[in-house]
Amino acid sequence: MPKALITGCGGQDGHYLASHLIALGYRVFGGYRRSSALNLPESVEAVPMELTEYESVRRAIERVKPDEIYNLGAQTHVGESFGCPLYTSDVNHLGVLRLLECVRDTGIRVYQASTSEMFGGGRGLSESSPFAPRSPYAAAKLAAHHSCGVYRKAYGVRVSCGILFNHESPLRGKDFVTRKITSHLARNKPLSLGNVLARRDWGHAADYVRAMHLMLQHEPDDFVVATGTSHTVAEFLKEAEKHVPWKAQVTYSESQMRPWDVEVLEGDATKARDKLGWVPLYDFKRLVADMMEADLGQMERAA
Ligand code: F7E
Repeated sequence: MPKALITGCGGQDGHYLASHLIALGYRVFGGYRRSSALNLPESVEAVPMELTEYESVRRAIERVKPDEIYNLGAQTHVGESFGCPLYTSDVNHLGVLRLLECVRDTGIRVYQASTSEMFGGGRGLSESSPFAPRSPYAAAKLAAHHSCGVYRKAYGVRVSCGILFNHESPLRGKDFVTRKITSHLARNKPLSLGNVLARRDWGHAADYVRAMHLMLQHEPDDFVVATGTSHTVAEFLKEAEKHVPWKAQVTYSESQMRPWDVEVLEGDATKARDKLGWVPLYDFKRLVADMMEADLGQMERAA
C-alpha cells in the first residue's frame, strides 16, 4: 500500500486530495500544526508537522516514511501576505527548503504547490511564460518554485511543481472571493467586495488534485493546471445570482482592495493534457452551480 504525506491536509485541496488518494488505495497521513484545530478528513492519520521548524518536518517524514509528499501547507491568502511578508516567506519559501533538505537523499517523490500568482498577470500562460510576482505571497512561492528546480537539477530530488490557477469548491474558505460570494448570496446577506474587475481562470479543486497525483507518476517537471478560460469577479457574481430569486446586496470597500492586484490570469494547460492526460471535468457554469447548490443546501439545513 503506497503511503502519502499531505501537508496542509485540513484545507480545501487537502480534503479532495486525501479522498482521491484513499480511493486509489493509498494510506494517507495528514501533517497538522499543533497550534491549529485538528480538521483532517476521515481515514487520514494525523502527524504533527510544522513547516517553520526543520526538526518537526524531519521527524514527521522519518515517522511516516512516505512514498509521496504533497506540500499543500502554506500561508495561502494573497491579500493577507501584504500584512505578514516575513511569516509568508518563512512558510511558503523556507518551509519548502526545509522539506527539500529532508528528502534530499531519500528518493521520496514531492509535489510542490506552485501558483499562477507567480506570473503576475497575462493570458495563455504556460510553463515557459515569464514570472513577475506582485505580492509577498507570489514572491515567496516563486522563490520556492526556483528552489525546487535547483534541488531537482543539482541533487536529483524527485520534485514536481504544479503551477495551479485558482481552484474553488464548496470547501473553499469564505475569505476567498468565490466562496465569499456564494456563501453570502445563498443566505441573502449583504456583501462587501473589492476589485470586481479582476479576471481569473477558475477551475474546480476536485479536478486539480487529480493533476497533482498524475504529476508524481510522471518524471519530475513543472506543469500548468488551468481551464484556459477566465471570468471577472463581477461575472462570477452574475452567474451565481442565476441560482437564487433575489439580487446580491453588494457594497464596494477600499479595505478589500490590495496594494498591488493582478488584473488577469488565464492559463494554457496543453502540457498537462499532452503529458499527463489531464483534462478538467468542470467548466465555469458547473463550478458556480456546485458551490451555490452546496451553500443553498447548508442554508436550508440550518433553517
Ligand atoms: O481573489 C479579488 C481579489 O482571494 C481573487 C489563492 O488560492 O488563487 C487564490 O488567490 C481576486 C483578486 O484569490 C474581493 O483582489 C475582489 O483579484 O479569491 P481570491 P487569489 O488572490 O487569486 C491563487 C492561484 C493562489 O495561489 C492563492 O493561494 O478577487 N477580490 N473582491 C476579492 N478577493 C477577496 N479575497 N475578497 C474580496 O472581497
